[in-house]
Amino acid sequence: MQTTYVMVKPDGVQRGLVGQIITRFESKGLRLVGLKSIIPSRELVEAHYAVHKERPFYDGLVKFVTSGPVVAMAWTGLDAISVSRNIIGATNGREAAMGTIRGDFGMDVGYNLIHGSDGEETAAFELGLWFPEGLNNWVPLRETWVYE
Ligand code: IDP
Ligand code: MG
Repeated sequence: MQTTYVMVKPDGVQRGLVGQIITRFESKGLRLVGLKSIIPSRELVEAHYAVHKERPFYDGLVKFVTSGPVVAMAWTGLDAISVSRNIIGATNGREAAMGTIRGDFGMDVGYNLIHGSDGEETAAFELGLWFPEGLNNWVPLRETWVYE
């Protein structure tokens, strides 16, 4: 089992897509182990996107993600990291496959609605950053019917 960090960015919150986005992870069979709505500090978002510090879009990205509430989530499941990246879709919504969140709802590489960890190390780092209080340890009864 893996746990991944997923975040609805301010454009997804402002556009009222939080419910539809959560539904995709929930109905896929992933287990929700953390959820909160926060307006993140500049320090938090800078740390989160530190790998992109030298990129030309970094300052705009930090400004965008700190501009309003985000919905921070942690989802657990078998291969949860790659499964979530597949639910999310390619970075640019215009190129992302239909059926993915970005493919269905997004038109831009900057305003691309949602973040998902890209590997096990990144997931551990991001979960510690956004959920220092820890996550909920539980197993939904329905998981009996999610995995054979
Ligand atoms: P990912 O979110 O699909 O993993 P990354 O390449 O890791 O994409 O980039 C992180 C985030 O930085 C993207 O989700 C997007 O919000 C932003 N970003 C990436 N490339 C660009 C760009 O060319 N212009 C503006 N924003 C970008
Ligand atoms: Mg990335």
